[in-house]
Amino acid sequence: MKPLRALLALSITAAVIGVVGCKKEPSPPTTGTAPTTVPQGETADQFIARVNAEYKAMYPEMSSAQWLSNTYINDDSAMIAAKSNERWLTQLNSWIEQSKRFEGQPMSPDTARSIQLLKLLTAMPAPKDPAKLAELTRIATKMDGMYGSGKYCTGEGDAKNCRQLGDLEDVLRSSRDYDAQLDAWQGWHTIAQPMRKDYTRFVELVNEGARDMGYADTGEMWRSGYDMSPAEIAAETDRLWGQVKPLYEQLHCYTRTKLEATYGADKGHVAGNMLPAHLMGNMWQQDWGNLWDVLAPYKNAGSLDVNGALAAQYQQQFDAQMAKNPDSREPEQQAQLEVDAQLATARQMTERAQDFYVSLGMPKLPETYWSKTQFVKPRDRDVVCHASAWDMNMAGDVRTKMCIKPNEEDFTTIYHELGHVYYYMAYNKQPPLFQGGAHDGFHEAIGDTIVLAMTPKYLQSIGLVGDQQQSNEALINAQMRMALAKVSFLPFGLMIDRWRWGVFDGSIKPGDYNKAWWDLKAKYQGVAPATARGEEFFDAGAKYHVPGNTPYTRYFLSHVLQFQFYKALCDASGYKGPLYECSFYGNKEAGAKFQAMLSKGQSQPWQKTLKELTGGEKMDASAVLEYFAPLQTWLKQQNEGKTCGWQPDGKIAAAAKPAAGKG
Ligand code: X8Z
Ligand code: ZN
Repeated sequence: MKPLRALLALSITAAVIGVVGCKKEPSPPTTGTAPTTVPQGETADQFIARVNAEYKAMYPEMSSAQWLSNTYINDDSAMIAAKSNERWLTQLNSWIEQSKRFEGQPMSPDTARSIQLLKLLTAMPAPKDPAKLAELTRIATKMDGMYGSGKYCTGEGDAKNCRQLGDLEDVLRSSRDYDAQLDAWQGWHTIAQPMRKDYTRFVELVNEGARDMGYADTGEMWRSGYDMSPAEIAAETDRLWGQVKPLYEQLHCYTRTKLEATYGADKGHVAGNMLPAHLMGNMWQQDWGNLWDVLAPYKNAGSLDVNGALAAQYQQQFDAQMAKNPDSREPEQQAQLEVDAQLATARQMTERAQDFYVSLGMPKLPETYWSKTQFVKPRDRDVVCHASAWDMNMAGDVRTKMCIKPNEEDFTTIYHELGHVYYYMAYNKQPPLFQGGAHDGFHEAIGDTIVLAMTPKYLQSIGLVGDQQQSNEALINAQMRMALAKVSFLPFGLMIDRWRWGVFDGSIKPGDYNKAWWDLKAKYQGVAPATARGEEFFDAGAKYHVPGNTPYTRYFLSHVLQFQFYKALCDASGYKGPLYECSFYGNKEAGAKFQAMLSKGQSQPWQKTLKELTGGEKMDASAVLEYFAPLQTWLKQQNEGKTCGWQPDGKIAAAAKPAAGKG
């Protein structure tokens, strides 16, 4: 499973190996030994040229196996995916071993960088021992499948009702019934309970792989992909969090007040003034945008109800399907018409997203994108619905895989995924080992930079919202809409890998997995479960990236970087007004600057790439604060006199402090 270039590059599960186009390469063996014949007297530069060629040659078969196991979950596709991943990781270990010959030898700077990158090509470092390597790929594929096919079933016999993640997310998105939300939230978390044993073993195996490569543990390896030391990037994340934390605390305080008004003082928070996990409109409390009905600052200051507009578009499609098939009244036929309407709407939404990129001067997506992409959840089988973007062959076969529903969250996720796709297409001309994000946070930030440019004006221009007022109230509404997606995410973006770093370095023991998870949720997010979550649960496993083994710090970094990119592109477009009103839609200068960055891939240290775009070479959250300045002022006023903050140990009285005047 797992993305080939998972660690430094993408988002996905696309891996590789298998076909070996290059002549001297025999077919890779199915297990164990290193497949490559090493040419005598090869220089370091020749070695990297060979690895690049072999990598590119084996990539498509591996991607196909991964694509298949993600879009047709069954035992057969799982076996094929595990086997092909086994061959890939064996090959990768062999290259890494071979590269050791060149330590201390003369080589070009590009070769030196490529050898560094080689060690970071997977997020799943595999032990050298072939039996353990095979065990690792089996566990990884199994956990991916458990997540993708996870179901929460209630009732018996004819009354049996099974719901998957999408159904349970619908409840959190739309229901405001306390118990229904609690049931949906708890129900989804049951799917992760059986993963705990597998995950524990997974950790042992990847740590052995990381140590085989010379890292202390897998977390240290993950932190080695940032053109700075592992300790330095960890410190950078602390620094950036320190910049934005006061803003998050204000949003938290306002949100708690509103939840208390909605659900009552006793149910609107949990002990310690923390937000109840099941009431945040999102399974992981990482994006509070679905709470718009509860949190909208001004009800009558111009509607930003994108959900309503997309639902109406879907309804139109459905009515059109019904008109074409007036006799389709059976439940089976109705269900098919629903999927057809979903698909038509999903394609329209994707065309919209493509249009933004094209307006910047970027190319249209290739025809194969449209024919091979998975847009909606198929009716006949389990698939991994978690959105991802795929580069199948480093040569233009790009796809996305989503289960698109007509709502705002999925609409912006399409823009996000196309960011990955446009990055792939732009750096496909680079040697394979340089095909990746400048760092992985860059990869995650491309599409989100476009999302920041989806201002109310832009939404109006594409018919998703009505006429927009020019007023302070409308501005605060627009800022709140963005903050619920972006600011609420920040501590979540940090805590996931704080947990995994601890799991990998052994400071969090298997017997404390769940306690540590909730301690970190409390510390960073100020979120807590409404009912006890003991060690019989494995709540981390209910978040895709944990069983899917996708590093998560990338998203935290992205949520800072995207504001820096946005500001730089606004500047490039010649825009002069306040940052939050800028949209560079249609601006070719901004587009050219963006494209220049994308086409560099990871061929140079990210600091240089950042400097070329923004003029600075440090990640910095001041653009986040500049963007949200009006909202922060407004929130402080709203929170005045309130007791803000929370107590991670659950004692309400302990650290209460008034909000007024706080940073
Ligand atoms: O996983 C994703 C993308 C694919 S790279 C849909 N995201 C994170 C998540 O959903 O947890 C985007 C934002 C954070
Ligand atoms: Zn992504």
